[in-house]
This record gives sequence, structure tokens and C-alpha cells, in this order.
Amino acid sequence: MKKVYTRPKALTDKPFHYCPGCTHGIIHRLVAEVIDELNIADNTVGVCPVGCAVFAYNYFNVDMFQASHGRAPAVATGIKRSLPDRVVFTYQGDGDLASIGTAEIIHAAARGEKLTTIFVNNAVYGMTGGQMAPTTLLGQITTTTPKGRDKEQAGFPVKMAEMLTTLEGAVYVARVSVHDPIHVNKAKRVIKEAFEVQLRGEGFALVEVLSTCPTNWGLSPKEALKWLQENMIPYYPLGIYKSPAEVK
Ligand SMILES: Cc1ncc(C[n+]2csc(CCOP(=O)(O)OP(=O)(O)O)c2C)c(N)n1
Ligand code: SF4
Repeated sequence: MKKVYTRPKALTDKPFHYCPGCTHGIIHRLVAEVIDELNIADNTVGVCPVGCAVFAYNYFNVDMFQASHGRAPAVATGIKRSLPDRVVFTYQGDGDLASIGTAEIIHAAARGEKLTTIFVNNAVYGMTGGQMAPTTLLGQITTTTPKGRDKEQAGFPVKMAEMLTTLEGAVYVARVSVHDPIHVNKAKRVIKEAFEVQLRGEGFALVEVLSTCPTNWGLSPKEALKWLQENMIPYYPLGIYKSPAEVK
């Protein structure tokens, strides 16, 4: 029988704690496969967020740090500046990165820190029970927007990839999705490029990954993938927004 999947060496054997159908697990796997393919596990340091991926240090088989809410880019900056030969990545949710950590991510990007950020946008605060995040769509029902997000009261959803693209220090900015196998494969290529940008010392790289939260969206895993495709992608278009070739 043809073997189609082998657990990457950059993941430990520990089973993920994520809810059934949550795509955090797929994104972890992609990052780990990229670390294996680039053969950088011994030289990589990851920084975990505060959110459902808080325990990512249990899963990645590389050196890991835990940052307090939103502070992963600041912690990663310190690691990279003191150990510039390390490959440093942050893994952050949208509550973590686009809410409490807005300042940290904007200034790390503006400074052109040579980091790779994996930004998981699932349009809600997953871990704390599905409250509205900056990325929650207009009309989307969450525990804090029971009638749907209203722009008069809660403003508009923030498009982080587009916003960070405007900063000169950000040299690679892309948005991908993991709602089907074709997009999962594309996401992996983009994540790999974001690590290669760092390996070439070119500057700050961020990949926004559209992800599901079936538990807090109140949908089955299959329905959640469809909801992501039909509702998130039109507002958060996929693509490579900026790459080093354009910056030079
Ligand atoms: C300073 C601070 N504020 C709020 C919290 C509570 N908190 C922990 S996780 C979280 C939500 C994280 O959501 P997100 O970053 O979107 O990640 P997800 O769980 O969806 O993957 C919040 C609000 C906290 N731990 N620290
Ligand atoms: S609460 Fe949402 S984001 Fe968190 S593990 Fe469950 S499905 Fe995933």
C-alpha cells in the first residue's frame, strides 16, 4: 500500500488537544513539514501565543518559548537579535495578533525583524469561548455579537495581511487557506517561502492562514470548511501580497 502520510519529525508524538475539525492541527503539520524539508529543526525556535495554540510547545519538536498575550513578536525579536543564526517563528491566533498584540506585530514588521509569523485567522477568540475578534466578519454571530457583528457598534473586520503589506520592513506577506487539499498544498509552499525569506536574511515574513473554529462557529467540521470558503475568502482574499522580488 502506498504511504501517503508520515508524521513529520518536527512534531512530537503527543496527540493534539484541538477540537475535532479544527484546522490548527493541519497548520501545525505544515509548519513541521517545512521545518523537516528545510532541515532546520536543530536551529529553530518557535514562540507560542495565548489562545488555543498555547500548548504548541508540546507539539513542535524544536525549542519553543511561551509569550504572554500578543507579545510573541517582541519575545521573538529578543531571541532573534541575541541568537541571529536561529530560525525564529511565531504562531499566533487573531485575538492574540490582531487585538492585544496589534502594536507588537506592527512594530516588529516595521522594524523589519527577520522573523516568520504564522497568523491563524479563525474569525473568533477560540480558546475563551468564541467572542468577537478584530477579524470577525460583519453579521457574524459570536457570543459577544449575538445579533451578528454590527459595524456601527463594533467597526469593520481588520485585514491584517493587507495592512502589514504597507510596511517597508515586511518583505513577505501572504494569505492562504486550508479548507481543502489543494489549498493545504498551496499553504505549505507559501509557509516554506516565508521560512526561506528568513533563511536568506531578507526581513519580516508573515503568512495569514484562514482557519476553522467549528466549536465556536456552531458548525460541524465539514460545514465549517464550507463556511470558511464561502464567507471568509471573499472578505479575506487569498494571495501573495508582497514578496522580496517586489521589494528589491
Ligand atoms: C492580556 C490577556 N488578555 C486576555 C486574555 C484571555 N485570552 C486568552 S486566549 C484568548 C483568545 C485567543 O484567541 P485567538 O488568539 O484568536 O486564538 P484561538 O484560540 O482562536 O486559536 C484570550 C482573550 C489573556 N490570556 N491575556
Ligand atoms: S475552540 Fe476553535 S480554535 Fe480552539 S481548538 Fe476548538 S475549534 Fe480550534
